[in-house]
Amino acid sequence: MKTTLIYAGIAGYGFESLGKGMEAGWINHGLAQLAACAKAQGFEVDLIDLRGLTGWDEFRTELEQRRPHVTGLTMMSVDYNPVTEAIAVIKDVDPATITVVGGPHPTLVLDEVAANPRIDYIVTHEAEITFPKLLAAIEWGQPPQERVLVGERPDLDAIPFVDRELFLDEWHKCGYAVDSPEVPFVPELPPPFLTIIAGRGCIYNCNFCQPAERLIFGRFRQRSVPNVVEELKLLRDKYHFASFMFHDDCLTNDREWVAEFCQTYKREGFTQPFFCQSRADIIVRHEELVELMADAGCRGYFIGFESGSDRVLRFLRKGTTREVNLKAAQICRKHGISVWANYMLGLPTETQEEMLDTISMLKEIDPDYYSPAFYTPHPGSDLYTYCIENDLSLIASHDQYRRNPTETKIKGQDPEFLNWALAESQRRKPWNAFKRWARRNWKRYANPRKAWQKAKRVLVGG
Ligand code: B12
Ligand code: SF4
Repeated sequence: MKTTLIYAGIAGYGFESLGKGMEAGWINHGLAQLAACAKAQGFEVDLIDLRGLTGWDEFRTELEQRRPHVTGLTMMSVDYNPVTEAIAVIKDVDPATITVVGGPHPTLVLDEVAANPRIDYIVTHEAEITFPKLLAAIEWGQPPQERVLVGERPDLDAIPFVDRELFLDEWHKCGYAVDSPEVPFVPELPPPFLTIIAGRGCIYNCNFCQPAERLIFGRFRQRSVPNVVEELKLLRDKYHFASFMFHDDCLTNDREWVAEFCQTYKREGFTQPFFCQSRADIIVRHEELVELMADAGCRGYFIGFESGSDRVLRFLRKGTTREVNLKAAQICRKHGISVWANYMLGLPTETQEEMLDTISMLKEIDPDYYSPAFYTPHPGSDLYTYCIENDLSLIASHDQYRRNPTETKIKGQDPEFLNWALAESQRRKPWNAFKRWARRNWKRYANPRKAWQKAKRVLVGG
């Protein structure tokens, strides 16, 4: 029995987008994890990644050639339209092909997904145990009677490591020339670069995110440090990775875990730099942790600063303040950790003055990377419910469930002001821009080895 997993993450960059940045150059851990679990039980599993295809015609041809018995599709809210289209093509090619859907959207908005009669099974929550069980039942000719299966939560140390080759082999076939398993995105993280996940869930309660995360993953839990380091060792042997990043929602939730990880990482001889997500309040409360992480190789934090207004931060249940945000950025700078600043504009209840507060905060933070979003109400979060109850949402298609600051998502906002705020929030103060320019050039020309090499090139030619 053959199972084909399908990654339909084309809502952003479309077909033929492989390698174009993080959205189109990273593996999907959910599917790679399910493939590893199904293969461990002896099932044959392959992948079609729509990002590597030219269009729906090629998808149809692939299905006609592969003829899977079962297909498995993952779905964030933003993937709803391409997944629905993919399922229509699957059933058109062969109505007997079994379609299974899982991921955040089916878990959070089950009714909407269940309304599609072309979907044979929906697995909610986590599926490492339930998906292979479903495959086994289908193979034995005893498919479950119920259509919706609630996934059992796995012990994260007991499941196999993600099957990266599922994606990498398929990408090779699509002609993607890979000099790095996954696409690097910042100079601090050189290729070969890859992504890893150490745990699931989050202990915090931000209203634009929760309770969705808790619904999908339950309580926060992490793989043991030896388990993560064992995977890193295998990845070092196989891909000789030069850098990596943790996808975890907030890697620094558990300080003891982080301290143990940093010690073990160094002891095992790793020197590769990495990035992870953290929070401003954790950074400020535990500078010693930042120091420890920097010493182990952490070169960047993704930080959800979100807003420069204390009232908005309270409204978001963020658990931070403007002052804490500013202090966190200072601490990062002190320890040589780059700051990737996530923030939102155009939030419900937010005034233009409060957006100006966010702009002035960013000018003080002077982040290494700006990651602005126009607030987008995501199903499953309390702020989404607030937007629906107050008739604020402008989302007319699932394709708009992207936070990218391209269009206003909330009623009552002035798009012209939002676009101005977006541009202004990313404009550095002249003094900050000068300091950055000077640092860059110092690094480029003041290094004696580099200067000597450049001089040699000029003198000798070539
Ligand atoms: C890494 C990540 C990314 C990466 C990589 C995405 C990728 N290539 O997969 C990047 C940065 C590119 C990204 C982008 C976006 N992301 Co994102 N991302 C995550 C993050 C942090 C981890 C995802 C992950 O790997 N989890 C671990 C795996 C094991 O879990 P999983 O994928 O959910 O899979 C399990 C189950 O869901 C289930 N399952 C999943 N698929 C299937 C399929 C079948 C057949 C079955 C049976 C079961 C099943 O079984 C799996 C194993 O237990 C999650 C938050 C989180 N902690 O999960 C957000 C998250 C998934 N992202 C989210 C969002 C909103 C986005 C963006 C829309 C943001 C934006 N730019 O606007 C984009 C959309 C990208 C696109 N498709 O176009 C939301 C989704 C919310 C929703 N309602 O859909 C999440 C939940 C974050 C949040 N709390 O808001 N993201
Ligand atoms: S936004 Fe980040 S810190 Fe807040 S609850 Fe979600 S994952 Fe946790």
